[in-house]
Amino acid sequence: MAAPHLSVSRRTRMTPFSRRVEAAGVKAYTVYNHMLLPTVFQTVEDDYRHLKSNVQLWDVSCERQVELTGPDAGRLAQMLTPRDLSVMNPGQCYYTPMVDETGGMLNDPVTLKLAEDRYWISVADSDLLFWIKGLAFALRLEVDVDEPDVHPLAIQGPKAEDLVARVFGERIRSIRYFGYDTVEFEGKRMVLARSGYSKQGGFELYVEGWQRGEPVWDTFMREGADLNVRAGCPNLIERIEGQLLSYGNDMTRNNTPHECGLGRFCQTREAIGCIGRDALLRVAVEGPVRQIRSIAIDGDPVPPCTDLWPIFAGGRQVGTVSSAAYSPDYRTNVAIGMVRMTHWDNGTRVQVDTPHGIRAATVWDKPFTQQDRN
Ligand code: THG
Repeated sequence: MAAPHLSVSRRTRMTPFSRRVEAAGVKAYTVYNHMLLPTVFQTVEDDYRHLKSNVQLWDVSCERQVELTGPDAGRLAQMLTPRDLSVMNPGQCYYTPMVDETGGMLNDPVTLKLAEDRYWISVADSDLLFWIKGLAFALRLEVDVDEPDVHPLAIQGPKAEDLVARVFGERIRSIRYFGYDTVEFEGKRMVLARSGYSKQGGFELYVEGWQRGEPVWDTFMREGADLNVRAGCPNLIERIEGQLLSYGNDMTRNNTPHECGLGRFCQTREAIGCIGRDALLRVAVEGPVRQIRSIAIDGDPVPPCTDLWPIFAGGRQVGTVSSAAYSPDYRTNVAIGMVRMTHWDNGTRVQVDTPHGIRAATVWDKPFTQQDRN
């Protein structure tokens, strides 16, 4: 039976790159922040191999920006996250867990500080704009909150730095991980950050102005022709290997940042004004009782994880798997799950109840990419 198609309409917003993405032969989309996000070009496995050895252009326009502008922008930003923003400077990007008053995850964006009174929050798939606008209005803050005409284009893969240097000059090689600089394209200054949703290295260009999308895309494609540049997209296998989390899949409002393994991005004591501060200070005392882990699931390739798969040990449920894919490089199914502390130690053997039956599995205490095995 043929797979169902996605009906597109105004609600499933197109992007400035959509025509190029379709011309490149996109095979599947998901919807992310009410916008089209490509998920497959050739096959997930072909895309994966190409990403790990070449360079790809990703239309990640769906990483929408929430712009905060005004004297209270910094204060509002700190209300959203337990990460200490008092030490953040313009030129920096921070991965920022964002929480509600219970310490529950609302989003896990990348926050860019553009100026003392100006921030971009590059959001994952939840309507964070409404939460932020509600706060700004209810607290009568002096800040404008809106979605600007900005559309991230990611350049990812081992040859990404060479390609970006061809387009914007050698200077870009000195941009540090999670730092940004500005570059000029046809007279327009744009933010270029060393970041992106892969572990293969690369950059994200925050394309400003819808009409510049296609010229930017065409420039990278032309300059990268001999580097074997291709249209690509965040790759399910690669992101699971690297334990890059997906909001709505691997965590929800029912999880604290500590459960998500994002404790290293929380300085809750210093984050004065954070809405979830009291709740997180309380849970930080005890520590989480379940946490995100990488999990290797034995046997043949498993189907995509569209629902939580229970993890069992000794006849009791000890966790859930939220993302899974077969990894050609690790020659096993790689997965991300939430595991109770009784079974979260490295090497713990468990069973996963997959749609293809019960499978033996092993809990890893680090991303696959940080293991020394292959
Ligand atoms: N880039 C930008 N915006 C984004 C994403 C992005 N918005 C949506 C989504 N991705 C947000 N989620 C993440 C998840 C992981 C990372 C970035 C955004 C990430 N994590 C690194 C890791 O886990 O290894 C750690 C980052 C760090 O050390 O600071 O990169 O990708 N613009």
